[in-house]
Amino acid sequence: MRQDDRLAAPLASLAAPLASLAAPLASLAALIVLAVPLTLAQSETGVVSDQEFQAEPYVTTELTHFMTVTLRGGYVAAGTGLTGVSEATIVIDSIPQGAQLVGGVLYWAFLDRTGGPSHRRIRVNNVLVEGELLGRVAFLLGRESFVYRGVLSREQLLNHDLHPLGELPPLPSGNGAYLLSGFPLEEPTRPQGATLVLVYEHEQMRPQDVVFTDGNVLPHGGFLPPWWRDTRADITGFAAEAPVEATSTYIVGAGSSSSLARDKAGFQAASHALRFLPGDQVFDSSDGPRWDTETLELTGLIAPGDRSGTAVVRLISTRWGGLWWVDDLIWAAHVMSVSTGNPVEPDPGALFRGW
Ligand SMILES: [Ca+2]
Repeated sequence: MRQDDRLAAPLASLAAPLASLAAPLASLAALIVLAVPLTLAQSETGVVSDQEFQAEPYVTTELTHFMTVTLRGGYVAAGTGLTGVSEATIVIDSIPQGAQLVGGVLYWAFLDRTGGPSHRRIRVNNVLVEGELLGRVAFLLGRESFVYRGVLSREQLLNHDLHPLGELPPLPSGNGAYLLSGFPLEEPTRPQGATLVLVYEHEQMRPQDVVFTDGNVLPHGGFLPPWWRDTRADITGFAAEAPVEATSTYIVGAGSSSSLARDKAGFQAASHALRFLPGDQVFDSSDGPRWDTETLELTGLIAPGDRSGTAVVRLISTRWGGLWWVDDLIWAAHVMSVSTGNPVEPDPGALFRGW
C-alpha cells in the first residue's frame, strides 16, 4: 500500500458522519478529472485515442455471470501483485497429473486518473492480450478502478515460441510459469494485480461446472453500526449433483496487509444459510501488494439440486485510536467449480478461442 493510500483510510474515517456524501463526491472528483484534456496514452502495444478512451463505459457494476464451462476436469487460479514492478510471474503448479489444459481467463485491475486505456493490453508470455473492460468505477481520491478480462486459448497459453527465456515454459497440462509484461507503471497509473484462471480436462474426473462471474464492484466498509458491510454477488449457471464437491475463488484488489484491516469471504447456497469461510483477514495482499486470489473449499456448503448461490465479501471496520479503519476493496471476479450432472461440452476449448 502506498503512503497516500495509507492516509486514505483515516481520512475517509474522518468523513464518517458524511459517509453518504463521500460516494457522490468521489464521483464528482472523477468526473472533473475526466473533463481535463486527455493526453494520448502510449505504450509498446500501441496508441489509444482520446475518443477511444472516452468511449470506455463509466459504470458501477455488479458481478454478473460470464460463462460456465462444463467438463470432466476443473480449474486452478493463481495471482500476483503488479504494484511497483514492470513484470511479474504467475506460477501454476497444482493441475493434477494426466490433465490437459483447455484454456484460461486472465483478470487484471488498475487504479488510474486519466491514463486508462493503455492498461487494457497486457502480455502473457509475450502473447498480447486485449482485455475487455468490465467496469470503471470511482475509487478514493479521484481515482477510478478499471477491471479487465482477457480470454486465452490453449494455443496462446502454450505458445513456446514466444515464451521468454529463463522461465519454465508451460507443460501441456498448463502447469508452468506465465510472465506478465507490457503494462504501464508510471503515475498516476497504479497497477493492482492479476489472476490467471486455467481450466483443464481430465478424463477420469467427474463432470464439473466451472462458473465465471465477474465485473468491478467496490466493497466498502461501514461508518455506522453494525460496523460491517456485506457485498454480494449472485452466482448462477450451475447444477449441483451428489456427492457435491465445490471450490470457490475470490479475486480481489486493493486489499491491505495492515493488521487493522478485517474482511471475510462467505457463500450462501440456495439450500443453506450464509456461512463464512475461516479467517477474518482474507484479503490481505497475499499475492503481493494489493492483490488476493483466495481459493476456498465449499464442499458441505452446497446441496445436491442447488442451482444458485450468493458469494459474499464482508468488510469489518476497526477502531484505530480515535478513528475508524474503513477499507475499500476491488472485487473483480468469482470463480467456482461444482460437481454436476450437466452434459459436458463436446469441445470446451472452443469456448476460449476467437476472443
Ligand atoms: Ca489473502
